[in-house]
Amino acid sequence: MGGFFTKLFKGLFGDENYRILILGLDGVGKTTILYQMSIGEVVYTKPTIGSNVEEVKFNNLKFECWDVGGQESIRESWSSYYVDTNAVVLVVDSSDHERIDLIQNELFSMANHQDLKNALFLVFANKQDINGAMNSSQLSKALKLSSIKDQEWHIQSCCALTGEGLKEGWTWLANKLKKKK
Ligand code: G3D
Repeated sequence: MGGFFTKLFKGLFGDENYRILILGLDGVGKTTILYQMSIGEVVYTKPTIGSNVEEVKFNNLKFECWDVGGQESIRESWSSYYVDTNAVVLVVDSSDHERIDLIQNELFSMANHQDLKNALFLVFANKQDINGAMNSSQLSKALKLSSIKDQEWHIQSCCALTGEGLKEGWTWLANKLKKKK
């Protein structure tokens, strides 16, 4: 799978420099998605932010990954990461009905942030293999995605454990990023 994504990413993203944030509540599958891609080494963490930020570089791509939710006190330090961000990849555990409002609030505070007005938003509706998981249209409704008017967004159902759906999501993102450059 690693080799597959390496080739895919080279083909999709070309030589442009992009900065992509991978965000979501804890335990939703962010790390699994990063490792599933096997696109590079996790080079360092920045404990100053309060929660760990994993940074992964792959050629021209820079991914930063951290947990959001429930930590009001460190929200301000996240926003320093928003500047020059091309895309936000929000990972959601589609089987977690209880925390959907929490992530919906996080999503809207990001979408309303001035520094993310030009960013693309990709939502991975992860853990589709779990019984009772919301499908992408149910999740889209729960997250009120259609209220996001300033940015382009896309929701992709996936299972990070098997990799199913990841290629489709990344392909959407790469194509949109190329058009914006
Ligand atoms: P995080 O980085 O967002 O905190 P992780 O989340 O990537 O560490 O994943 C948290 C747990 O969810 C892991 O299980 C991981 O294997 C599991 N997981 C990730 N994606 C999927 C998925 O698509 N389906 C299912 N069923 N599980 C998934 P453990 O047991 O290691 O805590």
